[in-house]
Amino acid sequence: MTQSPKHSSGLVSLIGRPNAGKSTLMNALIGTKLAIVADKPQTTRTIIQGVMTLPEAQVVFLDTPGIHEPKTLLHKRMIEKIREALEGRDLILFVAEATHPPATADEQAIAWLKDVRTPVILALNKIDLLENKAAMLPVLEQYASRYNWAEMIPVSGLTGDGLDVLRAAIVDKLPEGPPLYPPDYLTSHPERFLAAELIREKILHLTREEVPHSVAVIIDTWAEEPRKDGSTLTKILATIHVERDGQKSIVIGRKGSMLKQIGMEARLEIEPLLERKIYLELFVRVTPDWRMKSQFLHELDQSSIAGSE
Ligand SMILES: Nc1nc2c(ncn2[C@@H]2O[C@H](COP(=O)(O)OP(=O)(O)OP(=O)(O)O)[C@@H](O)[C@H]2O)c(=O)[nH]1
Ligand SMILES: [Mg+2]
Repeated sequence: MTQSPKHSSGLVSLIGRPNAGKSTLMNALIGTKLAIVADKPQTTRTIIQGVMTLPEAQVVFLDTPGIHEPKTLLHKRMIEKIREALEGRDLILFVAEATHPPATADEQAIAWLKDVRTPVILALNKIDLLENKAAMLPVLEQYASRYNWAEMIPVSGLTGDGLDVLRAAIVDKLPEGPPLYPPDYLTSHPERFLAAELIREKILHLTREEVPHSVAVIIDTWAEEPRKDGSTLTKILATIHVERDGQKSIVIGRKGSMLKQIGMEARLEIEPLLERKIYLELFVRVTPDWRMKSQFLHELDQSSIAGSE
């Protein structure tokens, strides 16, 4: 067997303010949508692992919640996840937007890098939004004055612009080492967690204001049922938890229309991810102040971990 002369591997955490585009960028780098994306801050609530396998390297990305002021117990847990993601990593990918100089939220995120010894690459994202690329230069200068970045790379997670340069820079900074997973490995999260996240994403897209922040999705039943044609149907029953009655009415919608829409859009994404047909039934339940309840948050947390099914 011929082996390439050098193979690198390691763990890379994506860090930055909410909405900077961390999850979009990780999905684009690995070529699969694993982490959910929305134009609302605090979309990502836990560490999402995504593995990128190249001939010369295997990179284990860890997408994290956006750095924010904790207001609820859920937020505190999210902040703990970010802290966890900064420890014992080989490289950090700090994601910011190329469209404006560092704002307060970016400064707060940079402050987290103060005691970090790991090299940090700055990915200046969303360059597709710049009509004139020269507009990025002052932004680059401002960022350069804030931290000793290992590299500063303009990218667009949306169009893929700059990703080859970014991939090469990441591989270059990682230590030599064997792959940690088989070549086709994508993530350690259970399928049922990824499905619950996709359901939550559709709610984030279809609802507004406080509803997205008040929603949690828990899979109650996950059963594989053989079909006559020899294929398998995955039967999924899930509960959407909201915090108040008014939110429940919004999520259900007129004559159940919103819930139907959420279910249909989620199914269209879950099926290709699982590569099989699913039957999806959604329920809505009021669980007052779940964001403050440690038992509920623990259950949510456990649901993202392999072996929890
Ligand atoms: N135009 C443009 N939009 C982008 C790009 N990357 C992300 N977005 C948009 O920015 C919004 C936030 O993207 P996410 O990937 O969810 O951001 P995030 O940093 O993971 O956000 P949190 O999980 O809330 O911290 C979404 O509406 C994305 O479609 C990009 O390169 N260009
Ligand atoms: Mg995210």
